Amino acid sequence: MKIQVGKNVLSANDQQALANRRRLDELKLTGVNVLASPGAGKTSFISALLTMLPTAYRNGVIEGDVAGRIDADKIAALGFPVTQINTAGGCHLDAGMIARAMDELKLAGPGFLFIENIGNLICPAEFQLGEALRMVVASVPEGDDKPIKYPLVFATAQAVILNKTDLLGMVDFQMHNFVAAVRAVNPDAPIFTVSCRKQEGLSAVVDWLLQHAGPAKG
Ligand SMILES: Nc1nc2c(ncn2[C@@H]2O[C@H](COP(=O)(O)OP(=O)(O)OP(=O)(O)O)[C@@H](O)[C@H]2O)c(=O)[nH]1
Ligand SMILES: [Mg+2]
Ligand SMILES: [Zn+2]
Repeated sequence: MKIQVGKNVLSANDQQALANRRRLDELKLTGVNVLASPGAGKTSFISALLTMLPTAYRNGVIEGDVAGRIDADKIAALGFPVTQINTAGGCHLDAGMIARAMDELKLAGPGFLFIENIGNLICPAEFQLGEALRMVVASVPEGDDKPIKYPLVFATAQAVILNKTDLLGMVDFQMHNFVAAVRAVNPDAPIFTVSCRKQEGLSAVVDWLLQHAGPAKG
């Protein structure tokens, strides 16, 4: 019986995610769901992309956090439209939260809608939000074994970002181990190595995003 309830909850989320996706397509917005553990660099990464994408794009951000609006304030300070979702303890975003946040944000494209998910490598991967693209941000100090321990988030991402490469050599992180661990669960997704701190490696991500802009192109 419990399994049945869980199944229904997930399918309701998937239905809402499909409605979100249609709405994003109509608005010529490409939804990008950014997943990572706490502190991996989601906000730094999204901030860097916003400042590097062509100015013709009308981009916005939905910030997910358990509490506070620190990240939303950082995005707003850059001059981009942003809405903060506080989950009050909830450990992932769901499609209903995104629908409500889109009502508030009133964003219209063409452009990208970046969604910073809750810092958590586990259940956010199970919830479609209506995104066209899913990116996972790993970071050097977390260690090279995260794709082995949290396979679903790496398996379901269209792009894998390794952030904080400025810290390579300072912690026990072997690049070949990380790449092998990603490839074991995701043979195809590009792996971008970046340092948001040093602003390195990010133009390749921007190029990839522009190639995959989908409705934002129209
Ligand atoms: N050394 C280094 N530090 C970085 C880099 N990118 C981000 N940081 C730092 O890492 C910390 C966390 O960065 P955030 O961008 O806030 O990470 P987040 O994933 O959004 O964090 P939460 O929203 O709290 O889960 C901050 O102190 C950043 O300055 C990087 O490339 N190198
Ligand atoms: Mg953040
Ligand atoms: Zn959760």
